[in-house]
Amino acid sequence: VVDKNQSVFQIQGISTHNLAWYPEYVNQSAFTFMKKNWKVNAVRLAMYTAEYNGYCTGDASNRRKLEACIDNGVKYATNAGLYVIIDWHILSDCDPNQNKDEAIAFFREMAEVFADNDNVLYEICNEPNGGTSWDSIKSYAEEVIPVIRAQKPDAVILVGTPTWSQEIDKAAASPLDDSNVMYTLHFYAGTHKDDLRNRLETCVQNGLPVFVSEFGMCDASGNGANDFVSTSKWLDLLNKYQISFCCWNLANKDESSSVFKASSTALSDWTDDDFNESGRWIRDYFRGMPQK
Ligand code: IDC
Repeated sequence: VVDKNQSVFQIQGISTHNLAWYPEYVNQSAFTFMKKNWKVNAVRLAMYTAEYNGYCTGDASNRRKLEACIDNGVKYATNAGLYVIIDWHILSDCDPNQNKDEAIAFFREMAEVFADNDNVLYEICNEPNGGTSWDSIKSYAEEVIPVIRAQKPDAVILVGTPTWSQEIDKAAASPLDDSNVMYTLHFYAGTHKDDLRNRLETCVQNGLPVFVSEFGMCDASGNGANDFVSTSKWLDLLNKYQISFCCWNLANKDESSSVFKASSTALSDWTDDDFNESGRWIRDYFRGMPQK
């Protein structure tokens, strides 16, 4: 990522859990605290489209709640001086074309509403899976991107890749005709090791713009043991190429990828006791990152 002066800027942020499930963490004091105390510079707003009151499966009032949550989230992030990623979080709806019409309407509205916000990035499909091909993702992206570009010609747009956003090589072989898109690679350090790190390094060395919009320190289920040795190897690699990243997830769900303990009820100004193992580790990691 480069900033408005064309200087490399590494986004280092945290992703919410499903906005329909843990909306309470989207509040001004939380975002301001994360910026000042954890030293993150971005928040990703993960809006599930299918499961758990997803945007495309819940009723109209649920949809309005999600839109209000994004509206507030962007406002809080902007006030706090954070970048913010609006994430169309496909998952069990494996192919983004399943809800393409809704995605087009959603991103048209978002880009209109946030046309004056230079801190907003658009992530148009979290993790295609279930055999969804790059061609299928590419044709979806070719319909969604112009809708955003009509309002925001220079927005940074993140595009998911096949197999839960791991096959960036497929995008590299047939990139989109757009100079301001980035392709996402997601990793869970307990599951994904050298093979995926090597793929990332090869693609980046060949000039592919890559954004790690989601990663976890545990295994790909979002649970299980944390692997901090593998996490460190990953983050060293990302820093070597100044690749932007966001950690999963800002919640107190009883799973290792949530940064807070299930017993934590604080919604900002967290103390050491609120964090579980992964949360404490990544909070300390963010604090040690060179800041811009
Ligand atoms: C997981 C959540 C978990 C939830 C599950 C299904 O951590 O609480 O029950 O989704 O909704 C991803 C996805 C992300 C997953 C995460 C961990 O983008 O939504 O969150 N993961 O499984 N890709 C790889 C791992």
